[in-house]
Amino acid sequence: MKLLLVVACALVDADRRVLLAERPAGKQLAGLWEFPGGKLEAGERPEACLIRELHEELGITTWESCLAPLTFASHAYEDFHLLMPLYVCRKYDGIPRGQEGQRLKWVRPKDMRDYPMPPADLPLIAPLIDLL
Ligand code: 9L3
Ligand code: MG
Repeated sequence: MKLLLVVACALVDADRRVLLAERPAGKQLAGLWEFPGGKLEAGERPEACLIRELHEELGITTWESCLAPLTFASHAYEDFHLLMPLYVCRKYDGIPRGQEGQRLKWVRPKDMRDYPMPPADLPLIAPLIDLL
């Protein structure tokens, strides 16, 4: 089975809320709320991938020293297996804005069950509740 490597981020604010981004229309899993992130490019380190994705998707800048790995998601879809580390980030420059027009929401981890999320993201909620 094909392996897909994706890196995701829990951006945390001063009120211990975490940013969820709505997947844009036209993309796979459109309309679901996810931890922002995206696919690793060939040979890319996960931290570099996340810094790039957060800039592309949200217009913010962060640094490797501000990214702390928390856990991994591992989920078998129909045609590929997704392996996705989740990093926690509490420090960045700029105000997150959906660069592709996607809606954003700051959500307490215990309230995330109210948002439809991709199946791979669901097991990441419990470690965030424990952390925050
Ligand atoms: N994915 C799932 N949860 C996430 C992210 C960032 C991505 N939190 C899945 C959706 C797609 C694949 O990973 O199937 C690639 O993501 P993208 O490049 O379409 O964002
Ligand atoms: Mg993405």
